[in-house]
Amino acid sequence: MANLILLLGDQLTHDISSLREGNPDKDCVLMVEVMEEATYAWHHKKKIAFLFSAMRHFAESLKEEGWTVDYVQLDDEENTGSFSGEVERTLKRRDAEALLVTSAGEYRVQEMMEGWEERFGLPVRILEDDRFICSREEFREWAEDRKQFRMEYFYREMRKKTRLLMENDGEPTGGEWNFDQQNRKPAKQDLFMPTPHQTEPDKITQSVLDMVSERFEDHPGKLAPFWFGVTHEDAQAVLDQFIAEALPCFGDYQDAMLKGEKFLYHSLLSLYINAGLLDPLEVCRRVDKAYRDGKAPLNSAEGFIRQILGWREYVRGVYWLKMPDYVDMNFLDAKRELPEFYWTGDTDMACLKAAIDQTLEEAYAHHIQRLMVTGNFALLAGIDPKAVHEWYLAVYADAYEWVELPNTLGMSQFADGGLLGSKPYAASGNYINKMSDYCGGCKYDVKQKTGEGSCPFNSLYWEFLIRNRSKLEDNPRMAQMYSTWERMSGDKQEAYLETAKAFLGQL
Ligand code: FAD
Ligand code: DLZ
Ligand code: SF4
Repeated sequence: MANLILLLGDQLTHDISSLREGNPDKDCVLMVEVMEEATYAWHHKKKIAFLFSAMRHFAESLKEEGWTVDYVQLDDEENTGSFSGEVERTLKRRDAEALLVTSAGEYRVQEMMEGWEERFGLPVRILEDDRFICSREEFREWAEDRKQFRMEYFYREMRKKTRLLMENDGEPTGGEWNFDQQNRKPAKQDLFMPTPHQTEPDKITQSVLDMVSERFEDHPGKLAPFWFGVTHEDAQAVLDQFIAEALPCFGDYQDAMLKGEKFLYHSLLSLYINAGLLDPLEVCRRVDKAYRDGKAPLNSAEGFIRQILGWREYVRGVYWLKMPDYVDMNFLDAKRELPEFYWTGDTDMACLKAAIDQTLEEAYAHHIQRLMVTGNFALLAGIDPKAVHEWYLAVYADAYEWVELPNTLGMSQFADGGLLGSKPYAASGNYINKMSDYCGGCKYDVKQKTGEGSCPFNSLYWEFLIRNRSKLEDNPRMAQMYSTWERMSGDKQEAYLETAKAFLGQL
């Protein structure tokens, strides 16, 4: 045998660099379910089940293509429980000349891989993960000499590079790069709401579900009902249905939230893209084509493509540029413990309850729930950003550190001091009330600013601004809020601060 090819759980792509470099006639692919990966975060049960089932299905498809695959299941008696242990054990039974791997998504695993050549005494070739549209090096060059990074400018470069939604004269389709002004409509309950494509568990998935329910009983979240797709075909079906049914309204209602409507017009594609079951560029091309075929409006197609071509690539670039120090950043010096209700949903704030309950049920919440409900609350309450990061990394089926950390620590908690976003995403109850119908069924009154029964977001918002005044008041995008505060009467200011203090005291 020539090479041993280690394939990680989020590398389930047939033409990934490590498989492209390999030779199915000679090389052996190694895939391992290991306790180290299943427990480095307190992963949601559905996330573990999704990944193990997708890995097992992918291994079967590789065998059908003619590859020799060594697949180690979690309950294999000899399983050592770690990537390094399993590579070592395989090298003892298989006579490999070199180890081939595609570089890891997470810094932690990449570092581990970089120690393998010395540890195992054989050549280790770590290949670029070219499933991303922008390489780590290309992002580094873009970021060089920029004090602040802004996604919008990076995104324009990516549009030019890929020619997505571009005209032959080099201008963006529709004459603008961004149609976000059209994408902030609140939704109403009487809208037609598509249901995302659901996959029936097959025998492989069922046996994974049995194992996860037994071995990960103490992990957060509900395992049933389990309807995630676990193969490339399943993921394609989710994409097809999204484009046909939800994409047309994706843009209009991108920021909306509705009671009982967990998915609205979102795609639920992130878990498949991040695990390698869908190619991000292909997904964008399909959406570009849907627009050109007259099947989706431009504000939807552009808004959707921007999330993948812009945000997804951008956060990955920031992650690799700034790790390993990024994870320890805490610009606002926030120290409060994460409230227990993040793990249980046991809160009488209706917006938080809705977002957390559905997170525990589905391992999914859409972007505005993550950013403006759970994220906004943690930001205002001054929760330690590392604890917030650990929560997000655990509870979402799409969570890997390279994408989760910049979104949480940077975008949502402003813990990087504005490297990723230009101002904190802090908002009072008014924003949540405008974009959702949660407040109607809440114990708190969103219109009441202070005192008992007032919406906690209202007083926390001002207390947050005052607590962090020295760090935020020079930010030009915050100036208006500080001047509003200055125009308030002393009594009003005191009432805000007292109400927030009382709330935080009992948190
Ligand atoms: P849609 O709304 O349908 O968007 C389409 C696609 O765009 C997504 O599938 C995703 O691939 C991409 N996308 C959208 N927004 C972002 C973004 N900000 N960063 C990267 N990609 C984006 N996304 C993850 O994939 N994994 C995470 O762990 C993750 N953690 C997050 C934590 C916080 C605090 C916040 C605010 C956002 C996080 N996001 C994360 C980004 C975003 O919320 C999810 O990608 C999105 O909600 C996934 O649902 P969807 O597939 O229905 O997305
Ligand atoms: C998330 C995850 C889990 C839960 N389990 C495994 C596993 O047992 N084996 C595996 O190869 N990958 C798993 N993963 C995904 C890895 O955590 C992911 O590949 C790395 O974090 C990427 O750097
Ligand atoms: Fe959330 Fe406040 Fe509205 Fe209640 S009143 S749902 S706490 S924003």
